[in-house]
Amino acid sequence: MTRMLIIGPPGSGKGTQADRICGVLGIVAISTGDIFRANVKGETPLGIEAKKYMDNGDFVPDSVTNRMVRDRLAQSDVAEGFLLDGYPRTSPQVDELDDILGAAEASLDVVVQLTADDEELVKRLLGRAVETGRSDDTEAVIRHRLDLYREQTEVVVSRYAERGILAKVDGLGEMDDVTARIMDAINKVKG
Ligand code: B4P
Repeated sequence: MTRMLIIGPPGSGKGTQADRICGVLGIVAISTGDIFRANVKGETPLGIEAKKYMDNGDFVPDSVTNRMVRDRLAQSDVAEGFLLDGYPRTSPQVDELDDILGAAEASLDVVVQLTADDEELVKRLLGRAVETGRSDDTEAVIRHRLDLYREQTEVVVSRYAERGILAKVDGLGEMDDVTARIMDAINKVKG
């Protein structure tokens, strides 16, 4: 069983790689971004609330996000393991996840940090904008999301590094090569 996170700046390939890794490991992928987008599309109360923040590239408030993740992790399909994509993104979200999972040090097997330079990230996301028309993939909003990553999510990465479960992986290059690098990194950390 593997319980893991994938963290990285917008456009680093989190969603792309999460699906591939889950296919290999036979675990369920949980993307907070995907859950929010499904709710926005369905015009649910959660979606209406989340849209106010997502369109501007801001984080949805921790209280809303934490409740949603707590409910999702209470479902039975996570018993065989899971990969959280895009959560936690803030230090209070790390505390919440520790609380949900129990003993902090024992709760997660591995945290993968995907890296890429800003120029590549902006290029990928502008490319995605052409394909999907995602409302938060305009250049100004992308730059704001990159700033937020530095301000609020890099501390999340440091906290997992202190626990000795962080695997830093280069997200540049062919998708298959990135997947292979991630699998190597997972196997090294898990021993
Ligand atoms: P996310 O859905 O997590 O959006 P993202 O950061 O852009 O990552 P995504 O997974 O979609 O993109 P990827 O890098 O895979 O979050 C969206 C919004 O939801 C946030 O801004 C926030 O408002 C809200 N939210 C989500 N979680 C939250 C939380 N915990 N707390 C508060 N708010 C939260 O891929 C990007 C593009 O790159 C794709 O087009 C892909 O095809 C391409 N790509 C991937 N790998 C590539 C490679 N190796 N080479 C070339 N292109 C590649």
